Amino acid sequence: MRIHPFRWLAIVPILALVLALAVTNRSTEAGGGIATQSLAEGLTANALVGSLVGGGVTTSNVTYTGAPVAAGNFSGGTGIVGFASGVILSTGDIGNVIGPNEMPDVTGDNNTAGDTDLSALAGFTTFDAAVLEFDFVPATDIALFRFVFASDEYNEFVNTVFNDVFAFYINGANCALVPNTSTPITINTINNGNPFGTPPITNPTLYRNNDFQVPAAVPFNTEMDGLTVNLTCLTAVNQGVNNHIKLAIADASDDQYDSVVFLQANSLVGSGPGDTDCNSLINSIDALFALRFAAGLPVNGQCVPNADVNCSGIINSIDALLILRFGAGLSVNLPPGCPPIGSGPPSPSPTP
Ligand SMILES: [Ca+2]
Ligand SMILES: [Ca+2]
Ligand SMILES: [Ca+2]
Ligand SMILES: [Ca+2]
Repeated sequence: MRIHPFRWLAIVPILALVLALAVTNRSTEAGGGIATQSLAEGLTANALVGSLVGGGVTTSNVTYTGAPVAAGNFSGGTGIVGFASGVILSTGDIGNVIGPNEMPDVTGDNNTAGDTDLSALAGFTTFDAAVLEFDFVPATDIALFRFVFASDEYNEFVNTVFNDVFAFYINGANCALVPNTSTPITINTINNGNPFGTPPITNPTLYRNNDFQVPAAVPFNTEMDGLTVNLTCLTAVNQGVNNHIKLAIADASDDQYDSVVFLQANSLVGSGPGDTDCNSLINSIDALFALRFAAGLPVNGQCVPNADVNCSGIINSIDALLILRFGAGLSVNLPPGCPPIGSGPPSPSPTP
């Protein structure tokens, strides 16, 4: 256990609160929420990687560095993290994400090392790093996957030295960034202030509050006190050859208060043959599908594209621009009678 001296200023009143809750209101069962299985429970690092990548992507040289309890799979995430299942990496014990939210300070104390890359990103020394690395061969020149960052450092340690951090390095470049910036994702770069609503506030539209309260009134069935919205890593990769990926998360300044990252199952695409619409070509329609995925829109299966978003009868770069605008939260003007992006029926499928 390594507790930073600053921590005690906040911990003493929290301990009193938790003690009161333990007497009056403690529940003990998860009740239909997230379930986890860690590397300490029979799962292998190879199996983790297998559940992260889509079909057709070849992987090799899988390594995991960290405590076995800090990495594994999860299920039951729909309505909580925003996708059903996938891989979870933690700075403590992945089982600590299971709801309900019963404390402000859930902690897995792993006594493992930090990570020098993450310490540089966070600006503070890191501890309890969980690092999953592997090589993969994509069939296309683009890779993307979806994730959510969550933590019990929220909200009481926002804008402090306890700046837990994670990163996804693909060929050395971190693509886990605040959208449209080069800013890494940490407690201090996505939040709604400390206390909640109190400036400085950073990227609050990317933050979902789940702060511990007595009596409990949190919106999400997880122990985590705050979560990001669904975020996407979208990056160029080298087609047909080995690319290296490093997924890493760590505590900052001490090893207390868990942070986690949820990675959507099968979301590392550039997968299958890359021909997502099954028209025997890798072309702009596949790129549109990738954009739709990145914007959180339905892709409508493998062979039924819904990419003609402006109802022009052809699928082209204007559709791509509209999807990009939609993904960026900008206004999208469509002709009268044309269904809104994301809600319309599938447009005609190209001939397979
Ligand atoms: Ca909590
Ligand atoms: Ca907290
Ligand atoms: Ca820890
Ligand atoms: Ca922490």
